[in-house]
Amino acid sequence: MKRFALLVVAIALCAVAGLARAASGPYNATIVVTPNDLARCGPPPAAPSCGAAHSDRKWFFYDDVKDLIDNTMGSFVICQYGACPYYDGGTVGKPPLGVGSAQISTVLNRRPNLATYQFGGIKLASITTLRYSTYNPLAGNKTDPTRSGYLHFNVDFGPGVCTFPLCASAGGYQHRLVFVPRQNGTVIQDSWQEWDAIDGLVPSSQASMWTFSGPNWPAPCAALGPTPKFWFQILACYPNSRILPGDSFLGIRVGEPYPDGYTENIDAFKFGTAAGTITFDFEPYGCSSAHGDGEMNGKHGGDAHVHFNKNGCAGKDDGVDEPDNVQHSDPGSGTDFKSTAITSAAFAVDEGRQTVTMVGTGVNNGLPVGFTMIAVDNGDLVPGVFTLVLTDGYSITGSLTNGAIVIQ
Ligand SMILES: [Ca+2]
Repeated sequence: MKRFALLVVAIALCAVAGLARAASGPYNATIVVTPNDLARCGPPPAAPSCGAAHSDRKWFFYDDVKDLIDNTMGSFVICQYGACPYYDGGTVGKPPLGVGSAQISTVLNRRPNLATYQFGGIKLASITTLRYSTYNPLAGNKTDPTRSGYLHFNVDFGPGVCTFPLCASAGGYQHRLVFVPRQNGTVIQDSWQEWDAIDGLVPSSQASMWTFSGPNWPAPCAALGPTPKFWFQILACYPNSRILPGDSFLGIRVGEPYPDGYTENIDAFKFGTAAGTITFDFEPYGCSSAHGDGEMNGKHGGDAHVHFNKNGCAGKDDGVDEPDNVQHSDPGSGTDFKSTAITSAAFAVDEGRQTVTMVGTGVNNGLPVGFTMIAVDNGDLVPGVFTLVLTDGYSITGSLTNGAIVIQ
């Protein structure tokens, strides 16, 4: 009797909890992914079994030739193709989210992916949103402008569907389902475009086209693997299909098919179920902060003093308590500059170097000037580099002779 009463209470509590969840609606979120957020698996390359890659909502770059995690295969940038840090296409070059994106170049016949394991076990029928955006630069895609980064994932067709010899072991690797953009629309050059891997070109149709990376689609809808099937056909043919648990690779691979010298940018990956949609915004930096203080050689001899600060996002404790500012004095050149307003600050990461560019206005010896400051944090072993250009004609660039530039 007592046990029964507890059961009733438990059921009632569950019902209340369920109502509360229903009332709160789906959980939607945007997650910014920066280089610092990639799965840390030690020196690259690393085994796919790396625990960090299977934790949380981690992303990583993946080498599909060697089947290894290798975060050196891609980068996070604020440019598409050409000279960074500027957009090469003006307003059309702006990524769909934030200021940056992930970039992959296919060289040496590599098969690089931007990939994740976080969706393993989710039934295909539960997926309501599956989208991503690409930027295809004509200048970086000289041999075939119909190529684009394509989405693929390890599939589990469900119990008893994919059998030996197509599938080596029940529940194990069963090849991949593949969404190729040029089978689902026209790849546009020099522009961002979003691919809908569920609906294709027709909203609410579930009529995207997918192929199978194995030799043959399994029964009951057997066909050669390269034969495209609509998403709704896949759901009907294999109702228990899901993203393979465990080895749950899902990635966007650049290089289709595989000629060298192809560069593409990726941003705004969206994955949704009835529980909500998560949007991933790939960015070269997150809540970065920058601080510099020290000396450098003056433009006309002697020491010049350098000081600047750029605070991170609100709430981020970077140990520095002062407003954003830039100061520089170079007595040998008669320069004594102090900023009065910061109009922009941008961070970039490249090959282990971190750069902050601050732009604004200030006074030099009491006279108003505009300024651009670029500071580079080269890590612990190489001195930071400070560059300042004032609109009154003064400019200086050089390494710090003491002190430090720290961007984090
Ligand atoms: Ca972005």
